[in-house]
Amino acid sequence: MIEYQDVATAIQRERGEAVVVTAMTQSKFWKEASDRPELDIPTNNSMGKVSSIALGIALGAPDRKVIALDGDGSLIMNMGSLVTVGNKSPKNFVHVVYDNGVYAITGGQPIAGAGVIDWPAIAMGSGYKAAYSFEDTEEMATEMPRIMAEDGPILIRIQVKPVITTNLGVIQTWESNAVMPRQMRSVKVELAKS
Ligand SMILES: Cc1ncc(C[n+]2csc(CCOP(=O)(O)OP(=O)(O)O)c2C)c(N)n1
Repeated sequence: MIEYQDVATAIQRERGEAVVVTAMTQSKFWKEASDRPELDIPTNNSMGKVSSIALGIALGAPDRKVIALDGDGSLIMNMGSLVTVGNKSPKNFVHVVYDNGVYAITGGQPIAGAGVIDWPAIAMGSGYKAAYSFEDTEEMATEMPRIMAEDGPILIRIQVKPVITTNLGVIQTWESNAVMPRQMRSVKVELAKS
């Protein structure tokens, strides 16, 4: 199993100017690793919508790479988005699925299909161009540069070690509700510069 920090480090190295849209536990670890916070959109208060938001940005800004850091529980809530991504087939779309087998930030309840769901198979069956799976940190770190340079849409499933806590700094409050729209405006400003 791979640690969240190691995934964030491997992706951060390759992110360049990419817009990064995050869900749940990933939002915390990505925030700690990101060197371009103005291009980051955490979506914790709209569970399941990472892939749809990232797809919209990828279609609207086809020359900009967009990386979706999705949760397995979140993606189960929006499985149809995989087919929409496959159908629109944006070259600039990278979909990373953090497979921890649980709803971590609500206390660690197992997701439906934990240990059974085959994310790369579902992605390929939905029309993605390529899909990968990593359970080993070194292999992931070695392969990431090559994979991130490929044309999308691609899916990367990463088996991560669950961090089960309801105190990850991603709880939902009126204040936290303001973060996603604020970051969307920030990304819009950044994209307008290019
Ligand atoms: C529509 C909706 N239903 C339920 C929730 C409560 N909820 C918040 S986070 C979460 C679990 C998310 O699981 P996953 O995407 O696997 O991410 P992880 O917590 O494992 O990082 C749930 C059920 C919610 N925020 N929105």
